[in-house]
Amino acid sequence: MGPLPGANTTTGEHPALDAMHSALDVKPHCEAPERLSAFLKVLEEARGKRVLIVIKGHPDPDSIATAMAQRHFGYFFDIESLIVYFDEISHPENRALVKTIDAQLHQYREDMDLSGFDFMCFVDTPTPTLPIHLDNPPPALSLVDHHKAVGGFETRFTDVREDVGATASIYSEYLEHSKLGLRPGNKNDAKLATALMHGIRADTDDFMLAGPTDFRAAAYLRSFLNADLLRIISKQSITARTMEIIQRGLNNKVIKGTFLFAGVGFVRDEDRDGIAQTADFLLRHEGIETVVVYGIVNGEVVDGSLRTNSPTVDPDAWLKTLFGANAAGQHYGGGRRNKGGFRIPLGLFARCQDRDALWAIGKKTIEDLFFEKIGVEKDKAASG
Ligand SMILES: [Mn+2]
Repeated sequence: MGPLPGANTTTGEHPALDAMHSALDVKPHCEAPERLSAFLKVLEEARGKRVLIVIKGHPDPDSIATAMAQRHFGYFFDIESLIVYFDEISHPENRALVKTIDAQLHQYREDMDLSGFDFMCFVDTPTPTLPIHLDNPPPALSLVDHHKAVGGFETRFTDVREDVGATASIYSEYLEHSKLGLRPGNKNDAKLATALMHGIRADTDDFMLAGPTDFRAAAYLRSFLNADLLRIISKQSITARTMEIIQRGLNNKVIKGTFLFAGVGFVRDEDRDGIAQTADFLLRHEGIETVVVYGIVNGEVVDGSLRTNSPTVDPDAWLKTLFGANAAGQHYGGGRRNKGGFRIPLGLFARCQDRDALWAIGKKTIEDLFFEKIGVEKDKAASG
């Protein structure tokens, strides 16, 4: 196919100039050409700088892959990138991913000097703020995400698309339509392609929830990825302790209509992902459209996961109205199209030595809120 009228073409007469221009070129047929060229432009502005790529929350396949993709783009602009994360990589599958794919992520430590960076790039998160306090945080260069847009912040470049299943799909689109895309036969690019494909699969429930952008991204990634590597990293392993949490979820489930609620009691910090895995599992229960699983993690917070197939439940709005916000205006919960989560600090109550009493209070409070929300009283709810 020849170049479209108006498409950028290089003449070859000025190789240096051509090389410079081509880094900023956007290929024809791009879904969002103005966004891609704005993205490349801010990278050009950050040429030669030090950039901190920030993963917020527990690193998952989508955030890991997109942090790597952001770093990939940085290479072409001589940007020195460091990927940092703050919360443990709790899911065994994600630990395998990081190792197999050689993601080179750095867990935040207090002796790290983050103020030495010129910019920050945020991936797969709706707000460009660090989870730690810095007196003078570096300015946010970019934020690329697919969660519910919250706005009210400043970045040089923002691309938030709520209708896309994974942030990895957006970065794949950048790769496909820029001149800085994946190179056939390049081993690092194969790892990146594999990580991105895994990210899309993970966030779209293996394409069950994928949209056009996700499918186009997968079609692009297909020829670059390493199929053996993909097989290794997507092999699901469920730890014995997660099995135990799933079992508690099954024992304690309460079903009302198409809703299923399950409190799983106390969960260790390193097992917190078991709550989400339990929610995923229980959503397969016949006749159930929405699942909420919660537990007390690390004795400090009530942590919960929502999963839904319901066309009428919007996880983000549902959890935000249910739990509201703290004094600083931060919501206790939120989500995207088919899933959400919440985290409510127990504060002073965490000091309670009587764990049974603490669990009883937590469970009662949360259940009452849920049942009120779905319009039933707790005592009328059938126990499953
Ligand atoms: Mn994501």
